[in-house]
Amino acid sequence: MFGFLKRKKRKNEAAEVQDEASQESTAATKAGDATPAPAEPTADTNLSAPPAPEPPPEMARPAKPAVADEEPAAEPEPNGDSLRQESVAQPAPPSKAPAVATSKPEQSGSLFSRLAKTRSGLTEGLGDLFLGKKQIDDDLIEELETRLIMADVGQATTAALIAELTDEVSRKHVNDPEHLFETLHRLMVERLEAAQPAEPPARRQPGRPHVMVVCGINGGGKTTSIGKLAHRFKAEGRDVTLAAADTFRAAAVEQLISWGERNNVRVIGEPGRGDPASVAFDAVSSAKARSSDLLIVDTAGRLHTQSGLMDELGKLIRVISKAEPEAPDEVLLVIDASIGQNALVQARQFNQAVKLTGLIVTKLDGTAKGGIVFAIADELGLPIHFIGVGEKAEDLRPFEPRAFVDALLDRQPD
Ligand SMILES: Nc1nc2c(ncn2[C@@H]2O[C@H](COP(=O)(O)OP(=O)(O)O)[C@@H](O)[C@H]2O)c(=O)[nH]1
Ligand SMILES: [Mg+2]
Repeated sequence: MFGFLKRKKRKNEAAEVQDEASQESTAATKAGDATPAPAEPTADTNLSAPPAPEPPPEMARPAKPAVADEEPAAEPEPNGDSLRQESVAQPAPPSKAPAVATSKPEQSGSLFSRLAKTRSGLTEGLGDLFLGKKQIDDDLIEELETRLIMADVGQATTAALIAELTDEVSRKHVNDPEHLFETLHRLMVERLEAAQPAEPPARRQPGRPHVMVVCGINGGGKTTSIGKLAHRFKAEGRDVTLAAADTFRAAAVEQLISWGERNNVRVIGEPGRGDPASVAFDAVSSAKARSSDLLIVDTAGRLHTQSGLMDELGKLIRVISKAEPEAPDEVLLVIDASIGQNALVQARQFNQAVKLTGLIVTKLDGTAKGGIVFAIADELGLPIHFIGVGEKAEDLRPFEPRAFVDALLDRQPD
């Protein structure tokens, strides 16, 4: 059941009960009953017990267990090797978390609250639109279309979704809103799943580190996402090395070192080093020498229009291949969801310059343009591996199409 339809249903039921109550009280008064009649109902008051007062949108879903997001990172027992650091000044104090790390299941309730901005654009007030309607009509479909476009799903993807939706509605004679939204939900999940791999990548390479290069424009969330990834992989008990190859800004190197310190992960590179490709080369050699499971390379922010900088990214990738012929295993583009349709342009250009393997879409918590994820999946055909839904270490999640669409359409998971 979709929350916004449920709330509307409850409201209607409340109105009916209220109506009955007022009829009964009128009848009682007419019959000369001495018991005082209930207070005169006002339009907004729910008098009777069964229908709960309409909750505010954020309360509509049952509260999730308190443990959800705040679970501390589980640090594996430090061993001699994993504690050896290059640029990490101070290892983090030992964690009280259990030594054996487990990856926790994602809490859809939490995702639900993080995607509130986009969801409210898509669903707020939609329930009202269904009030009194027995049939799905053109107005409803048009309203849905407008909302998808406003959420930055994009013209082409919206048109395709609406065409499929209306086709289903007429073929299967769908005429109730619940069924309409079930169909939209299914179509949205299918579109997102089409670009995803059947299984999430294992990110394990026999006998060598799995190498990930992270690129994108300035401020998109590269360094933060790398810090969050380090936190996640470390919590899975894996040995992680980071490479600070954004050598343009000392602050960027310091930012990565600080993430490394917080997560007890070593960082190769230090402020003042000039050549990103040489940092990346050293980092691959070091990660191999220490038998790291994973190496994640941060890179300087660059605009897709800066051809010199795009060439430099290509060079960095070639140099990594010199240090390890099979690497890099992944080239991930970080895109900020709040830039909406521009994300598509950026992604296309980056993909031409360096062959991207997938995307990280950040800042979905702070924007009403979360619909961009559909345009990305539809028009680029690149998998979205992770989404950023906040600034904290736990706020990067593997992208799961069904959970994402559930949260956007205010639907209780199956
Ligand atoms: N709200 C929110 N902020 C984010 C997210 N990811 C990154 N940021 C913030 O975006 C800003 C730029 O991030 P940064 O990692 O430095 O970007 P970079 O230049 O691409 O490395 C920082 O203030 C981050 O805290 C996210 O998913 N949600
Ligand atoms: Mg950065």
